[in-house]
Amino acid sequence: MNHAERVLGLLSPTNRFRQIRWLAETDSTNRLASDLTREGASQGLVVIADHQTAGRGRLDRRWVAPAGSALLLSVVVDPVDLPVGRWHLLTAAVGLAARDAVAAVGAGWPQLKWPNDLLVGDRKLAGILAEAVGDSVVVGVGCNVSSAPPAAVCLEELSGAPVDRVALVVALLESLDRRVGRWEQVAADYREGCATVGQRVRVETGSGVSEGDAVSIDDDGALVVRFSDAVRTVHAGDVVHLRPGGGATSWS
Ligand code: BT5
Repeated sequence: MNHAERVLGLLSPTNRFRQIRWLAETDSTNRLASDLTREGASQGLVVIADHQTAGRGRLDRRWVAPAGSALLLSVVVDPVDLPVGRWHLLTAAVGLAARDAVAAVGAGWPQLKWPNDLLVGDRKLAGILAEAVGDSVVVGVGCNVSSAPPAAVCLEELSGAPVDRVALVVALLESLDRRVGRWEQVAADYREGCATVGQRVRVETGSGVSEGDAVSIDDDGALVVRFSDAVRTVHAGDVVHLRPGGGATSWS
């Protein structure tokens, strides 16, 4: 039985994410899922690869993982009931689902860092990339399973045992299926679980860099920050958690 057949055998029959395409190699699962969406695929498609030759991060950054060492997955979601201004909740839902999956394979509970990271301490375990394709959104997640770059972390280091990527995929898709459409709950769960809330942060957006105190996540999944002059809502950007002494505690 191949990986895709194993996933389908374990996944609930009513799960909406059952079109599993598990490839040995592609350039980027987000790129492939986006192209398939443009050609007519819709919610339910899941593209997984053992290896990516041009994995994407945000803002032209790269996601790098040796072949077979990571979960590299993209899922197509149709946020029919969600206005564009709230699409960050898709990243939040996949982050929560990835965190559930990490716990399900015995690697504990990583922290969610706004907007798109799973961290353990200050080490990055996983990153999420959401890209709009017409009325659909392709949400990709890369999670280190058996190796990680320097300063990052992988599941097998956390669990102390081999991790089955099929089990990880099944747990992620089951959790995501329960969360899609329950957007108020996604916002509440993300607000509660997000380690950025309560932190002194440096925020880098298209309009500049400033420091403030992250006070909450709003109902759209945006970060609410108290800066010296005003409380503002940050919809997109990079965030660094700062220690009182000024040392950065995370990276992206
Ligand atoms: C992200 O971007 O963290 C989103 C990563 C999404 C990757 C998945 S894999 C499946 C799907 N298909 C794709 O092509 N992409 C998605 P960002 O916040 O911009 O962080 C990127 C930064 O993370 C890089 O600049 C590196 O510093 C770091 N990085 C790269 N590879 C890493 C790894 N394996 N583990 C930890 N950090 C990594």
